[in-house]
Amino acid sequence: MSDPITRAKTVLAAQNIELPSWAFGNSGTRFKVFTQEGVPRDPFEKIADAAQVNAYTGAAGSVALHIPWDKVEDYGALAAHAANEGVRIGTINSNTFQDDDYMLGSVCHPDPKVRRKATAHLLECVDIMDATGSSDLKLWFADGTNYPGQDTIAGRQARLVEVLAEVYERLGEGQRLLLEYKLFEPSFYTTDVPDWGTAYAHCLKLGPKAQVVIDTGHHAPGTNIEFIVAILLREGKLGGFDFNSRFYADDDLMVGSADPFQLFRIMHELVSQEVVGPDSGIAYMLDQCHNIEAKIPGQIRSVMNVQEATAKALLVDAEALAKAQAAGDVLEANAVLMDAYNTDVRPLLAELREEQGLAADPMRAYAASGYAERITSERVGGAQAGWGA
Ligand code: LRH
Ligand code: MN
Repeated sequence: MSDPITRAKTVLAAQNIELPSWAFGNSGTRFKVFTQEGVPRDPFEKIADAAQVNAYTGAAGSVALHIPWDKVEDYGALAAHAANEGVRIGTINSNTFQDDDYMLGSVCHPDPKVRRKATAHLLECVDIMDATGSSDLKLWFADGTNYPGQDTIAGRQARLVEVLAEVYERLGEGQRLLLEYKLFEPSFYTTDVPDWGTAYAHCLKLGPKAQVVIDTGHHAPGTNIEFIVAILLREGKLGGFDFNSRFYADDDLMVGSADPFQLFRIMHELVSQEVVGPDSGIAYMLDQCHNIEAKIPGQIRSVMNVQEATAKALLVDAEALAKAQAAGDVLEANAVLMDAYNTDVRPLLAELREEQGLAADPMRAYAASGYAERITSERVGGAQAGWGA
């Protein structure tokens, strides 16, 4: 049995954190979307920036796309470009929340014509998966209502069941759909997929190719997310994560920046069930917006935060913990976990990076690369990418 440090390094070396293409474009809030120099103008430049994060962390080998924000003529060419940059195209995200027709919803809209339009978009996303070689379709619906009586809650669920069944039917070999829930926003009375239970119920009804995505910013304050992780894992319905962090609502801040202890507790649940690796069937993704900070360094820092939380979780003395838990030794059990959490794992990760032929400090190495200056001088003209909200 190898020592805990070696075991930790083996798991960390194989860890993959998928990056969101939209994190490299301009983003903001309803108050303001701030622009930044050097921001990509198209999905090719977004992928080039994502490849920088992988080049310095060695742990971000795939990029999630969002349609139509990443719409291109030739998705095969985009996939080839990604491969050329040393990364691959990962999850395909649908978008049925930015069209005027979707004011009262998309797949849950009272008008069957609007539901047809939304379904056609979801089916188009599966066509794109065929072209990019992606296995995951991620569905998040902004659908909901703002006032009691606006629409029938049961009726909207029935419409959702119908559309999800049609999309599920379309999935090809090795493909699956990941259903993402969110408590509120942009809807403020009901959200049609508001919590893990609703997402789980729909995925159960659909079948084995449907699983739940946990976006860490999509819960009521005080929600114990690692509990949801444990339950969905138990049921074989945990499909992935949209990692980010928040102080209040869906703030989409850098994962681990607002609540590093929560991230550690989540990773502890996953490590203790040995489902951190790329063959775990769990898609580990970031879903963030760098509204005021530099985007590529923001993504590098975020990947490092996940690596640090994972490394701490991998250093939990599982034997001592199990012994204390079995003995009902509450303080000892808590102390074992806190010892790991309070361990400075930065030297371990720096050592691992050097063993991987990477710089010990990815932030410093990227800053010294001149890439930021190069894209600022090169990317002049054209329309900067953004949410287009
Ligand atoms: C919704 C969400 C979803 C994405 C969007 C970018 O809040 O988390 O995952 O489609 O952000
Ligand atoms: Mn999300």
